Amino acid sequence: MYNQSLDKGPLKDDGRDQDEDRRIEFEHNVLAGYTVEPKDWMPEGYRKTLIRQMSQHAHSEVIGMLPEGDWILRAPTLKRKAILLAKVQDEGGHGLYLYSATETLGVSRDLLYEDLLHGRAKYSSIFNYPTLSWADVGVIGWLVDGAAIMNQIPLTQCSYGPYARAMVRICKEESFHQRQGFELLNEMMNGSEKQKEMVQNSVNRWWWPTVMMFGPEDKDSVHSKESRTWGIKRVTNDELRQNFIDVTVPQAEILGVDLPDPDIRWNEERGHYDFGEVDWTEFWRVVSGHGPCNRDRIEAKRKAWEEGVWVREAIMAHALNEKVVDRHG
Ligand code: BYC
Repeated sequence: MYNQSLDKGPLKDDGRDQDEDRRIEFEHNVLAGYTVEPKDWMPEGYRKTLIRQMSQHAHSEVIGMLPEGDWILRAPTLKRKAILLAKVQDEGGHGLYLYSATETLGVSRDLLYEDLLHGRAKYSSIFNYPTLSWADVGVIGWLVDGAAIMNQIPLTQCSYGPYARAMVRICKEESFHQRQGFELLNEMMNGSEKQKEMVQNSVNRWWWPTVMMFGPEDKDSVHSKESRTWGIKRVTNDELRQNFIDVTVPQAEILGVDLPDPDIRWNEERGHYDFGEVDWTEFWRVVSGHGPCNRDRIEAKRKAWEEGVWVREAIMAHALNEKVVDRHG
């Protein structure tokens, strides 16, 4: 919904506390469920938080193409290759929606990309782990896309319109990705002993990094409080993590795989599954650039950026030419 009151001019003639009054009105409106659009007034902190989170999200989508992309040439059948190609292409598309949505906040995509290539912007920790077997492709679909959906569904209710709308479309595609991952693993779990072992080994490696995807515990989350006041985050990191574990444990039982956490058990009183301690030291090590693949991921993107110069130049030249033809008939 377009909220006109967010778009109006200074609130006071004498110029006193204009921004403070606007901020209070802004927060009140956001709390009441109004959607903020690009031309509306917004506090500078809101704009910065959105640029940070949305660009990190976009970077995660395009860096996330790499681990699965490694298996396109090695997919076991033509059908699996076609599915994987389409999935990786979808992730690239998600990156494009999100870069475009971020640009509505007055920042250029080139600048955002430079921040990524120079280590000034983060992307999801999960994509710094290697894909060592074909089962990893299924586990990424099942667990990683599953975690992404859990996080992204509340973002469809985010107060910023362009981000919320991008999320609606992305969630539909992610939900298909999650199902194809589950289906791939289900087929392997009904296959040979070697295939079952491959799946279990993959689940053992990806489980904890997936649990970490939701970010630090609420007590250590620096942005949650403001993001919730501004209606960017609707659900906390810990709540999302718990919801993910609650829906995933029964799925693991159906597949017949063990989750590598001996502390997982149903807690009747809480109505949730209990689970073990997350290794936060590992999480921060990976987030700070020292995971198994951080260097390779950025290197691959830098190479693609440099080798793509001619494509970007050709597109610009073509676009300019079209404009000249348009103007002169
Ligand atoms: N990895 O205050 P907090 C996909 C950082 S891709 C790295 O709780 P916030 C897919 C955080 O940025 C979809 N860094 O932060 C693609 C902050 O550092 P800065 C990926 C993390 O923002 C291909 C600091 O820790 N999804 O689906 O309130 C194939 C403190 O955290 C991580 C998204 O990007 C992490 N995991 O909450 C398959 C979702 N967690 O910025 C699938 C969008 C935290 O101050 N993002 N940090 O330097 C979000 O929802 C939120 O940003 C988070 C973190 C829940 C992740």
